[in-house]
Parts: sequence; structure tokens; C-alpha cells
Amino acid sequence: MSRRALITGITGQDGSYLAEHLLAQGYQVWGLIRGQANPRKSRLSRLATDLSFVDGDLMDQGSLVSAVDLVQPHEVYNLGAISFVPMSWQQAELVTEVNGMGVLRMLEAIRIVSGLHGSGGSGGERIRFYQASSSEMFGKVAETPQSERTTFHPRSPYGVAKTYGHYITQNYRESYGVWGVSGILFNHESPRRGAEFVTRKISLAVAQIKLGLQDKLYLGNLDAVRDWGFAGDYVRAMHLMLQQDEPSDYVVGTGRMHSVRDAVRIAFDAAGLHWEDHVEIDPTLVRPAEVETLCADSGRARRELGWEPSVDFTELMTMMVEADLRQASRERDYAEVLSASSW
Ligand code: NDP
Ligand code: GDR
Repeated sequence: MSRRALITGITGQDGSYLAEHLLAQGYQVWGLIRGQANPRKSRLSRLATDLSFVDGDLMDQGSLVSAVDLVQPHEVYNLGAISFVPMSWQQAELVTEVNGMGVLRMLEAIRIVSGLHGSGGSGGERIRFYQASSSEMFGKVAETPQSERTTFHPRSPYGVAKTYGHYITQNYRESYGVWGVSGILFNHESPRRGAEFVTRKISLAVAQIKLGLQDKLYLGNLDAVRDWGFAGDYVRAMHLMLQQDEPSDYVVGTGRMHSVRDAVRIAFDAAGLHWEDHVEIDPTLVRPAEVETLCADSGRARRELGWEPSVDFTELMTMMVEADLRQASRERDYAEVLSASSW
């Protein structure tokens, strides 16, 4: 019988790649869907015949217990979150509820459905739980590169909430024997990345500028440095973590550092444009407390999981620019056909 996986955040970037990866491995995949007529569910239409859906929200304990009870998953991937860091200064309480307390609620759902108590489990195979922890927990970094042993110093309410999610996962492992791990993943991007994140904001703007539909791109801190990889590679690491004999936390990243300015230059180059002609600084986009630099030491994931990234940063930015150029050209052609036929 095939294994069953329950994914929260299935309508997001990582959820879609993970669902595809698990389906290819023969899993039955269930996605937790939030809200009434969630508009982002339609993005999964190409997988609609293979996926199953269950209603639920990380803000609602009962819905999570019902979802876990209905699906009876072998593996739960908790990817659901409010993932845009600046929003966490504007709606700190909401972000803490979803990204922090939401983890506790999902762990409780697993504990209750599995019948786990302090004294041990109910016997049988334990549900394996993956928590989407983040390099934002390192924040103001104590050392470079950052490994599983690096001290956390989160710099945003988002990072603080993720740190709570990280520790409560460890605590349920130690208190109740929940088979839970956290993947401390560094930034990962793709053509499916939300338009608010800097790499996609850049690739979308490059496509519009190339087609003459836009002239300027406004950005915040060009000096921020990140370790950016390809989302398709990172979901493989999530799955590998749940296939280990013992639960343990892993750092996942490429080990390469690039600035936002590098991202801009590579993306504009890929379209044959000069970034200096188009990029302007908007000081309102600079964050109240910035994470200046991040770089992963993924030695442990490479050794123990056999994980390696397959896409480098130039390939990643080029892939995103090319995808957005194709999409923008299709939309322009369609608009031209519509206007030509309108009379
Ligand atoms: P996205 O923003 O693309 O997706 C977030 C998902 O969370 C969406 O499916 C959204 O669903 C869901 N969600 C939001 N609120 C709730 C809620 N109350 N209950 C249930 N689901 C909810 O994020 P990514 O795919 O990029 O990231 C996946 C996870 O990994 C997140 O937890 C993120 O914080 C974390 N992470 C991401 C990294 C990255 O670089 N991408 C790096 C490190 C960690 P809806 O359609 O309902 O809005
Ligand atoms: P991040 O990603 O905050 O690292 O969180 P984001 O792409 O938003 O920012 C990366 C860096 O770019 C700088 N920056 C800008 N960022 C945005 N969004 N828009 C701008 O105009 C801009 N100009 C400069 C930022 O200041 C920052 O330093 C992502 C999310 O996916 C989190 O959920 C995840 O946990 C972390 O990655 C790891």
C-alpha cells in the first residue's frame, strides 16, 4: 500500500514542488486547504486528479485534529505559514499565531490522533513530522557559515515565531516521542516564487522592462547577502529528512553567498539589459531590523542525507527571468489578439 503524506501550505511554492516530488515517489498526497474557495487552489489544477484535499487552518486546532484523523498520514509536512518577513512587523500577532502557535497545534493534532502521552506512544508506526524552519532564525549571525550548532538571534517577528516552532518541535520529540524534525532551510526560489520576494520581484520586472511595459524597479537594501537555491532541490531534502532512522534537524543551503545587487545584475544581464538604467532605491523598503548576511554550512545534510543542490545562482535567476519573459510575452500577445478582435 502506498504511503500517505499530508502537506500544509500546499498552495505555496514549496507545497507544489513537494507534492510533485512525493507523487512521483508513489505517495498518496493530501493537501490542507485554508479558507472558502481558496483562489490559490486552482494553481494545482495540473495535479488535481492526483491530489486529495482536506479543509483546515493552522489557526484552528479542531480542524487539524480532524485532518490528521481523516488522512491517517505516514508523513506530515508543515509548510503552511505567513512567509513574507516584512508582513511580520505589520501583523506580528497574526504571524506569531500562524507560524508559531500553528506548529504547536499541528504537533498536538499528531499527538492526540496518535495517542501519544509523556510515558510513550500507542505502539505501531509513528507519524513522521517535518517543520519548515528557516535561516531567518539565525538573523544577526553569530558565525559564518551557519550550521545546526549556530546560535539563533532572530531579527523579525517572523524569525521569532519560526524559532518557537523549531523549539516546540524539538520539545514534542523529547516530551512525547513525536517523530519530528526541523529543516533549517535557507532562501529558495523558482518561477513559482511569490511576486513579493526579491528574486521574483526582480525577474518579473526584468520581463516587463524588456517588453517595454515598465521602466523602473524600486528595491530596498541592495547590500543584503543571502544563500539562494532552487526550491525543487530543497523539497528533496525535506523528504530525505523523513526517511532517516532517527529524527534530527538539518541545515539546507548551497553554501554560496550573493547580494541583492548580484541578483539584479544577473537577471538584467540575462535579458540583455543594464540594471543601472532601471533600478532605483526606495528607502521605505528597507527593513526595521535587517538580516544582513546568511550562508549555509550544509555539511551534515550532504553527508547524512546525501543531498546536493543541482542549480547554481546564475542558472536560478536566468531560469526565473526566462519563465517570466515567456509568460509576459504570452500575455502581451493575448492582449493584442483581444484588442485586434474587439471591433
Ligand atoms: P509560500 O508563501 O509560497 O506558501 C505559504 C503557504 O502557507 C500557502 O500555501 C498558504 O496557503 C499557507 N498558509 C498561510 N496561512 C495559513 C494558515 N493559517 N493555515 C494553513 N496554511 C496557511 O511559502 P513557501 O512555499 O516559500 O515556504 C514554505 C514554508 O517554508 C513556509 O513555512 C516558509 O516560512 C518556510 N520557509 C521558506 C523558505 C523559502 O525560501 N521559500 C526558506 C525557509 C523556510 P493559502 O493559499 O491559504 O494562503
Ligand atoms: P527573506 O526574502 O526576507 O530573506 O525571506 P526576501 O526575498 O523577501 O528578501 C531577501 C533580501 O532582499 C532584500 N530586499 C528586498 N526584499 C524584498 N522582498 N523586496 C525588495 O524590494 C527588496 N529590496 C531588498 C531584503 O531586505 C532581504 O534582505 C525569505 C522567505 O521565504 C522566508 O519565508 C524564509 O524563511 C527566508 O527567505 C529564509
